[in-house]
Amino acid sequence: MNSKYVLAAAAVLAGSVAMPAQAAIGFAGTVLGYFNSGQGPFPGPYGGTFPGSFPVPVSTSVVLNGPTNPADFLSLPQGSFVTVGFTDETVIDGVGNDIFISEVGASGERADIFVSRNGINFVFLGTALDSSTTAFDLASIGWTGAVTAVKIVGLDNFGGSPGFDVDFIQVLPGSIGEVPEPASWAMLIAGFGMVGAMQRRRVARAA
Ligand SMILES: [Ca+2]
Ligand SMILES: [Ca+2]
Ligand SMILES: [Ca+2]
Repeated sequence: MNSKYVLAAAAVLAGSVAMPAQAAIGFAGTVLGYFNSGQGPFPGPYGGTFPGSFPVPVSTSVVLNGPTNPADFLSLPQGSFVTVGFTDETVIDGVGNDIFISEVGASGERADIFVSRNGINFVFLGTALDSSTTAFDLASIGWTGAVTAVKIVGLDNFGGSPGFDVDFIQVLPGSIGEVPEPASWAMLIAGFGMVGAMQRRRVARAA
C-alpha cells in the first residue's frame, strides 16, 4: 500500500479517537432491569410527578435522561430496584465525584447504589439520600475500568409515594470516557473504503 494512503487512513483514525463523545453531562439512557418487591401500593412500577400526582403507575423510563419540570420519578419501596445503563457514554472514575443519584421529596428515604462492569456482578458504592442529588466517587471503592450498569435498591417505604423516588442518574463530563461517535466511525470506515478504492484503481491501471 502506498505510504500516502496509509497516512491518510491513520489521520482519519487519529481524528476519531481524539474526538470526545460528550462534552456535556451524561445521563442514564436505558433501563436494564426492574424488580417490584410488592411493598408498595401497585403491582408494577409507580411514582409520579413532583409537584403533581403520586403515587400513580409510571414507566420505569422516567428515571432516564435529564431533569424535567415537574420532576417525573419512579418510587422504589423496600427491596425494589431499577438497573440502568449508559448508551452514549462510557462511565469511568474521573477526578472527584462521578455518579449522581437524584431523589425528589424529603421523606427520609434511602437507597443503596451498586455499580457493575458486566450487568451481572454488582459492587456496593454507597447509600443515596432523599430530596437531593447524592454524589458518589468511584475512587472510594477503588473502581477501575468502565461502569456499564448502576443498580438502585430501595431501603424503606417512606413518603406519600412509598420508597426512594428516583428522578435521574447523572455523570459529570470528567467521568465520561472517550468513545468514538457514530459519525467518527462512519468517517473511519469511509476512510478505509477510500484507501481500498484507490488501491483497486492503481492495481487496475497497472494491469
Ligand atoms: Ca472519581
Ligand atoms: Ca422522596
Ligand atoms: Ca417516597
